[in-house]
Order: sequence, then structure tokens, then C-alpha cells
Amino acid sequence: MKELRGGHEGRGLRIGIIVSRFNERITNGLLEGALKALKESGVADEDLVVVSVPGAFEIPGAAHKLASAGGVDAIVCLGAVIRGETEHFTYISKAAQEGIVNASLATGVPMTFGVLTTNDFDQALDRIGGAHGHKGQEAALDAIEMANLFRLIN
Ligand code: INI
Repeated sequence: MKELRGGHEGRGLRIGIIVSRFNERITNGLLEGALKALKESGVADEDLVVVSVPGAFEIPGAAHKLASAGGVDAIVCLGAVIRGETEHFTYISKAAQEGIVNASLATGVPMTFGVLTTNDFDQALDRIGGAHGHKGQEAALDAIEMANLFRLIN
């Protein structure tokens, strides 16, 4: 029996990050944590590309484009959708989630979901180094694992 599992060694991996600016205080925190985790795992600065988009709705398009360009082994998607009084939350979070899955399946490039979908700002804060860990760091480590896994499968 063969068991395949990607490790967390980042040396030699090219990683893209798509980060949205809506709720920027939160997404800056996500980005900071992701960069820290990637660098600590050995990803070289010159192997990192950070792409900024206006909101979570725009993440899938940018992720698809970056993956199609062929220069990255995995993409970390970072955003923050915070529930307001309208249905907007549902549409934006669904579009981001489905779009990222579709972009990853269409291009064959692993993408991780560091897009927070919370009821309020405090719940989002809890997820950038508070009571609920750091989702930016987690998404970054998961991207490294998936990139290494895809290499093993190849
Ligand atoms: N974008 C977010 O990333 N988070 C949100 O909470 C949000 N809300 O609440 O509206 C949001 N809207 C903007 C959206 O992502 C697009 O940028 C915009 O609709 C233009 O296409």
C-alpha cells in the first residue's frame, strides 16, 4: 500500500496569494499570517507572488488567471466576508467559495480557502490570531501541503 501525504517543506515551491481588500484590517491580518507561515516553511521571497483584488467576489477570476499563467504550484485565497443586513453576504461568499473550487479544478492548481465568512467583525478578528487560531497561516500551510501532494501524485 502506498500512502501519499504532502509535507510542509516549502523550499522550491512557487506560491501565489490572492488577497481581497474589502474589510482590509482583517485581510491584512490574514496576509501577514500567510506570509509568515510560508517564509517559515522555506518558501523563497522570489517564489512568492501576492495579487490584490477589490473584494472576495473577484478572488476566483484572479486565481484562475494566475493559475492559468502557469507560474505557481499552489494558490492561497484570502478574504473576509462579514454578514450585513442584506443577502449580499450569501451571494458574495457563495460566489467566492464555488468560484475558487471551480478555478482549482479547471486549472489543476491546488487552491486553499482562507476566506472568512463570519457574522460579525469580532468573529473575524478571532480568526486572525485570536481564540480561533489564524486562518491565514492555516491556508498557507495547507497550500504547501497540497502543492507537495500534487508533486507526489505526479
Ligand atoms: N466583499 C468582501 O470581500 N467582503 C464583504 O463582506 C463584502 N460585502 O459585504 O459586501 C464584499 N463586497 C464586495 C464584493 O466582493 C465585490 O468586490 C463587489 O461587489 C464588486 O464586484
